[in-house]
Amino acid sequence: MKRKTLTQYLVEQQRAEQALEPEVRLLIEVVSRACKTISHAVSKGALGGVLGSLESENVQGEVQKKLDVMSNEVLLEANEWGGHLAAMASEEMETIHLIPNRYPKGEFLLLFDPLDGSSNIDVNVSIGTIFSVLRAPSEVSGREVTEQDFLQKGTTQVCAGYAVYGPQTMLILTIGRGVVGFTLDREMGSWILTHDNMTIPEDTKEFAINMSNMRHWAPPMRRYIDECLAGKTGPRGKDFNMRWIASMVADVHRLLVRGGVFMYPWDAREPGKPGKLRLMYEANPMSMLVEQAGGAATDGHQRILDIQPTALHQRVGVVLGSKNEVERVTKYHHEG
Ligand code: P6P
Repeated sequence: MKRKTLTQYLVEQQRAEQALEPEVRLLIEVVSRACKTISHAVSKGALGGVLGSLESENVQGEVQKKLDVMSNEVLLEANEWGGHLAAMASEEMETIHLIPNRYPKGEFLLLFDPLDGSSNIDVNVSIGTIFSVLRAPSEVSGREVTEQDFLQKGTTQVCAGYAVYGPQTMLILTIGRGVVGFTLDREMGSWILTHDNMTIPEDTKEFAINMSNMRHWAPPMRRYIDECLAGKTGPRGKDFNMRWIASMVADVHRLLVRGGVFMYPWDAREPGKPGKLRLMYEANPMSMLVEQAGGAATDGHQRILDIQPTALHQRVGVVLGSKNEVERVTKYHHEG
């Protein structure tokens, strides 16, 4: 049977009982096209003159890779003319990006990490683009959008997804009706539906964490990992495997495909910060995907999607994936 394309999937969702709004469909199609452009540039690598770093730093104080800046530009240019957005926000930009006056303004807000895991670019390891869509407050039609308009809980996301640039380029998407995955057919330039119902097993034997930070973790995280490392003869009664790609998109994709638990917890290296990852355009979209796939996502203490944001680039601890493991880690944190 002929496989569905992204367009066919979106048209069918528009016809469904809870019709997908046309502007959201347009938004997803525009973002997916931008991700194709980014995938093409990433795949060229050294041949495209896009490897290496720039002299600049982003708002996070991280050295920017050429592809970070290029990906950011691609997403801005692709989305600003369509009339579906009121504004955009990016990991690579300190302030929000307003829609130029020459274009119509829409009712949605797009947030993205244009190229997550960019430390892996020069060593040819999978990286990705993460995006989150919010509805702008209705009054923005009569005033300029502000950063405050973006500060909405993750539960208000209209849709979320990521593109992973790996051996295959894939687009993983949720519009609140489960999680679907599309594989890029490079010859046709089409996103083909290859994973029509991605679900995360409630149990797993695989955890993902940067073990080099172990001495800096809070005791509950240390307790959880020590128990995993104790294996079959320990309190968990089973052996665990470990993976760490240092590319959130790739690590989350693995657990969406075969289960697992991903953790980037608070650690004592920067005690004033709750974690390394960003709430608005990393943790929230990934948490929506994980919950829609039957998993769970907390900051170690509370559901990530329930966190009321206070700043656009705020960071958060992240524990997400197989439900029973996330609940165990969170339970240990509550026990202190
Ligand atoms: P570390 C990439 O820079 C990133 O933001 C996530 O994609 C990834 O999970 C994490 O940081 C890796 O951090 O400290 O292991 O390099």
